[in-house]
Amino acid sequence: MGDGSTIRVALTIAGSDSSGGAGVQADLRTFTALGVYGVSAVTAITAQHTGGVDAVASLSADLVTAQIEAVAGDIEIHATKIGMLGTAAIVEGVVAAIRELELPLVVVDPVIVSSSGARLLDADGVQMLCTELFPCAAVVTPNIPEAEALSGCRITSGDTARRAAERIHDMGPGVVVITGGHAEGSDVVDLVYDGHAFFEHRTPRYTGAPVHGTGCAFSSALTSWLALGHAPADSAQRAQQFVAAALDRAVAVGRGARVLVY
Ligand code: PXL
Repeated sequence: MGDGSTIRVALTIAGSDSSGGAGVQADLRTFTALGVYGVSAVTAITAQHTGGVDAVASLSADLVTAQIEAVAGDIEIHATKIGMLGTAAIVEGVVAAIRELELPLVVVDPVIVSSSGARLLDADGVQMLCTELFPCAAVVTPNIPEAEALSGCRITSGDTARRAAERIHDMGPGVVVITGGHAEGSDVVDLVYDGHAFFEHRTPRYTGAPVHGTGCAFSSALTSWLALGHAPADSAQRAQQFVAAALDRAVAVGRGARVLVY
C-alpha cells in the first residue's frame, strides 16, 4: 500500500489524442504504469483515430496557463513533461509559467508534425521552442526528423547525429537525447549528450507492425524516472527499455497503427 503523501507527481503539458495512443492520454498511462501520479494541462484537442489526424484545435494560451497554475498551486510537482504545444502563444505562456512557478525537471518532447503528417506546432512556435523553451529544459528528446528540423543537420551517421546534438545543446537544454527509432540498423541507438560527453543506449530494433505514440511514451517514461529521483542519462536508458518492452506487447485496438498498453 502506498502512502498518498509520498507518491511522486509528474505534470504533462500536451495535446489530447482522442484515440489514446499518444498525447496526454499516453503520458498519463505511462506515469501510472511507473507508479507516478499524473496531472495535466491540455494544450490542444486532436480528433484522431489509429489511422491519422482528422482535426486539430489549439486552446487559448490563457486556458493552458490556468490549468498549470491550478495544479502547481495545489500539488507538489516533481517533474514536468512538455509535448504538443500547438501555437507560439502557448509556447510563450508555458515558458512564463515554468519561470514563475519554477516547474522542476522540464522534459521537452519537441513535437512538430505527427507521423501521419498533421502539423502540431506552428512555424513561429518552432522558433520560440528553440529560443525560449529549450533554455528552461533539463532534457529535450527529439527523434531524428525533429533533430534534423531543429539543428539544420541531416543525420545519416553517428557523426552527423553528434553534430545535431551539439547544435541543439547550444540552444540551452541540460541534456539532449536523440532517439534512434527512425534510423535503420539491427539496433536502435539513442544518443545522449550532456554538453561534455556522448552516451549511446542500444536495444534490438522492433520490426513489427507500425505503432503510434512511442515518442510520447519515451518522454513521459523518462520524466517519470526523473520524478522518481534518477539522473537524466539513467532515466533515458530506463525509458528506452520501458518502450522496447511495451513494443513487444503493442496491440491493435483499431484498424490503423498499434498502441502501447502496460
Ligand atoms: O506523437 C506526437 C503527438 C503528440 N501529441 C499528440 C499527438 C501526437 C501525434 O499524433 O496527436 C496530441
